[in-house]
Amino acid sequence: MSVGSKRVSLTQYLVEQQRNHGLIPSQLRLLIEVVARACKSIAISVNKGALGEVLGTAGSENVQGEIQKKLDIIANEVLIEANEWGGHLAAMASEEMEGIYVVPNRFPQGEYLLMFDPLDGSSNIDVNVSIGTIFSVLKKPGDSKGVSEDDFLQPGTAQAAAGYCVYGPQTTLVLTVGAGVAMFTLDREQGSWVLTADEVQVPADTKEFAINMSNMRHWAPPMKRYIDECLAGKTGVRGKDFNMRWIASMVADVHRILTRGGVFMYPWDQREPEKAGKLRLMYEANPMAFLIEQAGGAATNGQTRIMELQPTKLHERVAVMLGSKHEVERITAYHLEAGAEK
Ligand code: P6P
Repeated sequence: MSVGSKRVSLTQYLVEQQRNHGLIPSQLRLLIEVVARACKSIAISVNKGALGEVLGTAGSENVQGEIQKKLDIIANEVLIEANEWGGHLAAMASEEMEGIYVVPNRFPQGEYLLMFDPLDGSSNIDVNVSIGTIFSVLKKPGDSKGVSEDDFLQPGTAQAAAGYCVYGPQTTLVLTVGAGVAMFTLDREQGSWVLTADEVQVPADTKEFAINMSNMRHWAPPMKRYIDECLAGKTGVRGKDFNMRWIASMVADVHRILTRGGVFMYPWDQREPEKAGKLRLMYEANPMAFLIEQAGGAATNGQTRIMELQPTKLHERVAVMLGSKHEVERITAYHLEAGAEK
């Protein structure tokens, strides 16, 4: 929803959300503002490209066994250094780090846990295609003094906040604290985040799907059934033609879906049957599912609402179907039907 001509800053938005909904205690407001400031720093590095010695690989692998780009490491360090001193966090977890990062004793411990994929879609960095930072916020359970990896293993429904920053033609921060979805565009001249969309809604129907079609032969039958019906278009049971988009950057694909609708799928793949899917539950699927649901969409793993899954490992993976509600419901129904037939 457009917000008219009056400029509302991120800080003003957060203060008003606290006043109207009581959803943003001071530590959470500081956390969001610090993450937003870190995303500005990351955007500056991303936008330098070849001029900034930030392209190419870092010559190392992350815990996922993926080659790390220099910007993956830069973004990870920016988020850690920005957040560790503020007294709002007990610990952090990142796609780029095997274990959790406990806030050092020299800093005050806070009540929140922050998880992030510091630079999602980094295979697109060197070819100048949109990438992004994804983050998810939980409260540290109980009043135990210490903090452990187990404290992070909470379902997505427990998230206090979630969002992403997409580094594209515009730099846009997208955020929810559980009272709808707002978008803030970076005003580069003033270095400030300006509210540019509020109460974002995903249309329940769409003619646009996002999936990596090259994996089609490895999908389970219900996934093939759904995509075959989309490809059949007007001549098939759907009675309408579909369009396909695949940016290979979840942040960019999800941003398009939040902006104009669509359905994004990264399904189970028979090549790695023990892995539920490619994407990570804690810092990719859960935050995106929170945003999509808050915008009236749906997000499942083909059978279950993603945000109701109980995590067992920090870096566990999950199949993802998210976006326009009626499409996600259809995909999920096909998977449940197939499961019932077994
Ligand atoms: P593929 C990026 O590496 C990512 O984690 C998501 O951002 C993106 O949607 C997906 O993987 C792309 O995967 O197999 O198409 O390269």
